[in-house]
Amino acid sequence: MRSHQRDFADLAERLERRGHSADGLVAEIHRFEVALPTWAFATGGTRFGRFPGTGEPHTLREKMEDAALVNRLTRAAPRVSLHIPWDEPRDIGAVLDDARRLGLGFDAMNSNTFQDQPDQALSYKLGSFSNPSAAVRRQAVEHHLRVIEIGKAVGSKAITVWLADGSNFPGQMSLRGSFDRVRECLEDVYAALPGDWRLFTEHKPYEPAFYATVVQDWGSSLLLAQTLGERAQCLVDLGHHLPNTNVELVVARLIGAGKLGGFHFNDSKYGDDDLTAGSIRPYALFLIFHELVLAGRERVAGFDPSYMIDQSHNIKDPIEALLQTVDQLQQAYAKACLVDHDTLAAHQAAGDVMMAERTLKDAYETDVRPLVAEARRRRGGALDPVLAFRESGYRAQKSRERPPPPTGAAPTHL
Ligand code: LRH
Ligand code: MN
Repeated sequence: MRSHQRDFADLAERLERRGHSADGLVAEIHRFEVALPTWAFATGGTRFGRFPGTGEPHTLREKMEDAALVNRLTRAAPRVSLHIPWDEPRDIGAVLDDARRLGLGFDAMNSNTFQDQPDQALSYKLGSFSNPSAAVRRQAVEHHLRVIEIGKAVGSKAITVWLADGSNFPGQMSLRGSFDRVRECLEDVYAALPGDWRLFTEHKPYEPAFYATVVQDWGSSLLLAQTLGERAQCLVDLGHHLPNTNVELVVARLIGAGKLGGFHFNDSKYGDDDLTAGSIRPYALFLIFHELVLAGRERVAGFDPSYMIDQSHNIKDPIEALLQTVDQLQQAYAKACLVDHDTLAAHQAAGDVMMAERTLKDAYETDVRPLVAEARRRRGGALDPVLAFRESGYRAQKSRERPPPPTGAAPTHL
């Protein structure tokens, strides 16, 4: 503890000299909150294999218990994002009781028309909203209306629509017809949205479709959001971009269009790898937060993004990975708050490329760990959440309490 206080005092003094109030920054960090994906609390896998750990959650209640622990240690994750039917509640009342008991709320709901469910009449093999069959499209719309009903019951205010729809071979699907069918179905879903809800369209370049994905990029997503209406916005999953895409530029474009609805934070090296945020390209993550902090400072119209995580933890302990992720996001946000915006704008106006870049790097290269640790401490959280989790023995305790899944049982997620 003493070393933390010394580190924080040292940093506060250095920040003071740069015109920043450490207490002001702590208050700023407290404004950053991120929602946790229920589907990331059990070990993820690939088509090649899955290596589950012990003490993993199998029920929505157990996933919420783990989420509550992440929130207790970080004080920055007070909501979960449900995925239907993986989190289909048997008893809404019990879910609401658990949420009250655990101090959790509910962020955007997630639909699922990328898998066929055992009791489903028609298959989504050839798509959902883009399916040539009107009956399949109707079934998919009905599913979204059901997701909205569950969301209303738990107090969510948004639905994220990611569609796996696409084709694997040229000629398989009408490239314009499929998009028109998706827009028509989304119009039906948008029409059913409660007045204070938002609909987020989530783009993705490929997988599971390997030739053409209907909502393939931010342009397609923006076209849909602009057509649907004011409460339709675009969700940016960081991993849903082809290699070397400038994602912070995509974010700036969507902010400029008043259509940035939210994020699925994660990181990736190649494809939609769903790795822990900040693990591969921390500078890119900082540059995204720089665009977000700028937009907040400039009070850009319609700027109120939902921050959510979407990851698959194949080898790290899922709770440790989420604790690390929240810390990485808090750090990226804190660094972005350190940017000397007036000086940056002056260098940009003067065309001083070197000094403009250095102004950004000064913020990025500041070690803000004592600042985010202090922000957590002041709210009763942990200085180092991963170490606190390890010392808590929580995983061992859950390994005793939670029976291992029946062998061969597919996990209720990817
Ligand atoms: C698709 C996606 C989508 C979720 C799923 C779990 O790749 O990012 O947001 O529904 O992962
Ligand atoms: Mn996603």
